Amino acid sequence: MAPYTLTYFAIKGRAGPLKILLADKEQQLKENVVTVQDWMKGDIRATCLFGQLPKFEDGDLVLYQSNAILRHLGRKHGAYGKNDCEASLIDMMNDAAQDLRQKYIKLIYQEYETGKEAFIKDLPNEFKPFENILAKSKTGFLVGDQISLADYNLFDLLLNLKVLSPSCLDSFPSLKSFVDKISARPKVKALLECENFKKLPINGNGKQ
Ligand code: 0HH
Repeated sequence: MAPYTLTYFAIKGRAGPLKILLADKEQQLKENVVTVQDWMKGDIRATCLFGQLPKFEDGDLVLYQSNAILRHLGRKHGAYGKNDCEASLIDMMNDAAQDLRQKYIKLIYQEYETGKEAFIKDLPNEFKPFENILAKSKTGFLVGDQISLADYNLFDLLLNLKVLSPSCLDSFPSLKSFVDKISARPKVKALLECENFKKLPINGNGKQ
């Protein structure tokens, strides 16, 4: 039996980072895909603690909130730093990546037509802190010498942003090599090349 079960829509969306982490850590995942039609009936929503997906089950433990799930998996699979200080730095990096993800999600779902150009124009300002952090990193990871949940989160987001604006990383050599390095990890590469993953839309409204 697969140890983990993810219930989510047929999109990459908020599940992208945790799927990449699980693939990289060679963990099996059972997926329950919820269609919009089923969701609209309301029964599934009524069972969700905060009325939203993703839902994640690890045995008897039921988790909602994508970043709580990511942290849970980081803790269990050695992607949450080597000590408390590293874990706190990883939290900080993950929150920063999450801030940018929220802006991306707002663009996609609320202001794609009116805001896309300005969003892309502002991306260098968003990228600069991450570029500086990675330029100083000896290992190419955001924190410490091993990959962390924050790396998976930022990596997934950068893949999405490259779809939105293919040249967005051109002036950011450290971010570009970060993406190249994580993309080349054998299990991550296999996931990114797997048809089932590739065919998933990034977002639920057809915009990307
Ligand atoms: N803070 C929560 C987390 O990080 C936010 C969860 C959330 O926004 O987990 N969930 C959304 C789905 S992700 C949700 O449950 C955004 C994609 C929306 C598109 C859904 C349609 C997909 C069609 C293939 N939204 C449903 C709702 O709120 O009723």
